[in-house]
Order: sequence, then C-alpha cells, then structure tokens
Amino acid sequence: MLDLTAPVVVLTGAGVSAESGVPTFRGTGGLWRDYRATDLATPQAFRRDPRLVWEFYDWRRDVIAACEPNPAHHTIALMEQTLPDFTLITQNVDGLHQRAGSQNVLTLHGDIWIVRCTTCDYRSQDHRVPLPEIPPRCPRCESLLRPDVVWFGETLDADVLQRAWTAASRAGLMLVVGTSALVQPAASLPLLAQENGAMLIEVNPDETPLSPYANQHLRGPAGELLPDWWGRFQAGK
Ligand code: BJW
Ligand code: ZN
Repeated sequence: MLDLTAPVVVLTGAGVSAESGVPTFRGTGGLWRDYRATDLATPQAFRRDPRLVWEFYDWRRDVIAACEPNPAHHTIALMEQTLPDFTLITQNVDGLHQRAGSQNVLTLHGDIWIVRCTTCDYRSQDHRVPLPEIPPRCPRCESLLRPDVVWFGETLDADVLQRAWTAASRAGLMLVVGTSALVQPAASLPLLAQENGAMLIEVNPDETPLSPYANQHLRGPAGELLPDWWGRFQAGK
C-alpha cells in the first residue's frame, strides 16, 4: 500500500527535458559541431578555449529559451503543491522545472541562466540570448565570466549537496526520472535512498546502471508516463 504522507523525492536528469526539445548529453543530440557535450563541460575545455565553450553555452541557451516545460515538469510541480513532504533534486541547468512552477529546486549542477566571474565574486542572472559579447567579460573587473554550472572534476555546492543527501536518506519513495545515472555524486542518491528504506521508481525509456536496483520501472517517455503514474498514485493505486 502506498503511503501518501511519506517523504517523496524526485531526482531528474536531461531526459525529463527531452520532450521539451532540450538535447540530452549522452543521446544522439549530445553532439554540437562534432564536439561531445561532455567534452566541453570541463574546466580544461574552458581554459583551453573559452570562446568555443561559450559558443556552446550560448547555443544551448538559445535552444532552451525556445523550449517550454512539458507534462513531466508540470506533474512534478503539481507533486510539490500536493504532497506534504516533497523534494525535487535536478541535475538540469535549463530552468524548466522552475518555469513549470516548481518552487524549491535543488540544482545540483547549477544554472545556465547565471553567470559568474572567474576572478572576483561577481555573480548575476543573465537571460540574454544571444549574448552580446563572446566570451562575456565581468562588468566589475573585466575578467572572463563563466556559466554558473558544475563541470566535471568540480565540486558541487556543499549546501545543495547536503540538502540532497538529507532528502534522499529520509525518502520513503524516490522517482528517478530521465537520467543515465552515470554521473557522481547524483547517481549515488537513489542508492542512498534505497539503503535507508525508500522504494525506487525509475522513469526512463532505456535501461541504466540503476535499473537492477529499481523496485518499479516506467519504461517510456516521462512526459507520457509520469502524469499517468501521478493520477494512479493519488488514487492510491
Ligand atoms: C528520457 C527521455 C524521456 C531520454 N523521458 N527519460 C566516483 C566514481 C567515478 C567518477 C567520479 C566519482 N565521483 C566523481 C567522479 C567524477 C565525475 C563523474 O561522475 N564521472 C563519471 C562520468 C565517471 N563527477 C564529477 O566530476 C562531479 N564532481 C565531483 O564529484 O566533485 C568531487 C570529485 C571530483 C573528481 C573526482 C572525485 C570527486 C561533477 C559532475 C558535474 C556534471 N556536469 C554536467 C554538465 C553540467 C553543466 C551543463 O549542463 O552544461 O552535468 S555533465 C552532464 O551529465 C550534466 C548532467 O547533469 C549530467 C548527467 O547527465 P544526465 O542528466 O543523466 O543526462 P544523459 O544524457 O546522460 O541521460 C539522459 C537520460 O534520459 C538517458 O538515460 C535517456 O534514456 C533518458 N531519456 N529521453 C525520460 N523522454
Ligand atoms: Zn570580476
């Protein structure tokens, strides 16, 4: 029997935005001008060629700005409004959860709509598409700006990560939606939840390294299967 008052945690990845038109990282859309997205999301790539990396992010910002949240984002926002104890953890930087109405989002890998200085403590929202200058420069000190996202080898925000660990460790139910479950530490959160007694539901058209551990699989697109699951969950089925 499902407990409607138990803490529910949703962990999302790029797949939750796929039906909105945002390319995933490791799918067929994970290429930009013959570069793998994961090869550009590194501090080394930025040091080597900040212009190239910014052109990649400028392109992604352009793509995302033209996308709308899909029924999976909307269902997750509804879950937050309805459930007494709910936490959304996302690896996505696209802001689509927030645009769908989610209020409290633990953004593990940052936010593509925030820029910060590589030298001073300047940090600001920036929704301009395209950016007027590439690579953009700090208005305070003229150093390079960078997107406020977490690249490979960089540490996640300690407070955000702590809150994600805490939510995962006390979850009664965790839904893992649209992630390849390859990138740490995000990929460990569902296992931590399960070790502490949570039921795991994976929503993904494909198998992932998490699949063998999941208690239930919704095999298909999140935008179709999540609203349907939510209807059944609320009905106690
Ligand atoms: C659908 C769908 C539909 C399609 N519906 N689903 C322990 C062991 C080994 C390595 C490490 C370790 N700890 C740390 C590391 C190193 C590294 C790591 O994990 N490497 C592995 C790849 C091996 N981790 C880090 O460096 C992290 N930092 C860290 O841990 O610091 C401490 C430390 C450092 C070094 C060593 C040890 C400790 C930082 C990770 C930062 C990841 N950054 C990126 C870029 C963010 C900025 C940006 O967006 O540009 O985050 S990389 C990229 O991957 C992005 C994503 O958030 C992340 C995860 O990808 P995601 O979301 O899963 O997307 P995909 O494309 O992989 O999968 C999409 C899924 O959707 C697929 O399964 C589809 O089937 C599915 N799908 N359509 C539902 N309609
Ligand atoms: Zn600066």
